[in-house]
Amino acid sequence: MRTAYLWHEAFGWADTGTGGLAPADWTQGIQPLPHVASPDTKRRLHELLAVSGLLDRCVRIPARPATMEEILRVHESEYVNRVHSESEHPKGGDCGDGFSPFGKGGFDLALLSSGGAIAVVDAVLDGRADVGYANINPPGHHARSDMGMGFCMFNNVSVAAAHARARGVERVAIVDLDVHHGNGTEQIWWKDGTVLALSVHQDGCFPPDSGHAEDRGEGEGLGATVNIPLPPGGGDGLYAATLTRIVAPAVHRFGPDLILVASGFDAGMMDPLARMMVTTEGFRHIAKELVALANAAQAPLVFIQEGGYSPIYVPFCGAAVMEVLTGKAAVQDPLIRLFASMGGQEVRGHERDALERIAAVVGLR
Ligand code: 9RB
Ligand code: ZN
Repeated sequence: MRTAYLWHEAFGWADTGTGGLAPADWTQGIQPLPHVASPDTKRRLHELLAVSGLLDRCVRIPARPATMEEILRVHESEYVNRVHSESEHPKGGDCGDGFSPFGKGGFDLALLSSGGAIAVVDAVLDGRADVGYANINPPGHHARSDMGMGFCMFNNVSVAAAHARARGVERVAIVDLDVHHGNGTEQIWWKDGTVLALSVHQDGCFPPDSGHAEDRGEGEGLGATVNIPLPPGGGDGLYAATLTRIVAPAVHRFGPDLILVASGFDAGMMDPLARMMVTTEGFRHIAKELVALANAAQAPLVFIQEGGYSPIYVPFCGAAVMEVLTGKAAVQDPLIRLFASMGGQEVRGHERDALERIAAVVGLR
């Protein structure tokens, strides 16, 4: 298996400033701290891949900015113009919800991020690689056509899906494994039956009141939205069962010509923004299942980076996935024995019940 990989040093320079979800205010006792969506986490993932030698087994793909035409396939020009002009300000601006700051030139960095996703998709569609990983930043899956939010400016995975469609790929499956609901991706493809917007997420984590299993799309798109809201606390066992019971059959039923994974590591055991318990073993298993699913569908497979906020754990989770994609064991997770001693990784009764309820709602009896 030839593996394409993309990172650009400027992704590590995204200026998200301080504060994040709790803007500093000494009068309220809130101390300044780097934003939880600091780019360091993804830079550390890249550097672990380099230092471990995993990158030596990859075809390095250079990033290039997405064009306006490519962005406007999924975003409205009013929104794009607003973030473009804010990006010229010395202190930058915000994508839309007040929690998603960008620094000067943040617009061009977001273009490079979307373009990075496209470049890796092109690499697999051109046959230069069999699978790909776009380690891009800023992330994208919360960005709606008309508004950014949740640290996302442009919906990278949707820009990549629209690009593939424009290249003649008929059906694209987006499998969003970030722990938060891929609400922007859902909105963009809501009435479109050619792109499957499937999201596995912690029930009710973010955005509020979003990602219900009953939300299935509309018109031509009815049935091409699949939401899998999991109860908090689920670990490797729940994710493995979710892949077998719902994700694999839903993707198989859709019959994709390309599979894009919105790859977040915030379902990980150490993440500060969610309460799932996936370990490197869980991510390794998920990656193997996705490779098997792509092989069965005879569809190329591209991972596109989304969230993940544990600077210590995200690099190990990403390395576990890259070990599967490159076929080489190179990194030991120093925390796996601690996590194994904690237990709680087997599927529990209430988790099994939740899966069966969701399977019924999405028509997989
Ligand atoms: C809201 C707040 C959040 C919470 C979580 C994320 C995670 C994004 C991610 C983003 C913004 C606060 C709705 C604080 O990782 N996506 O993949 N904002 N949370 N206050 N309020 C009203
Ligand atoms: Zn997330």
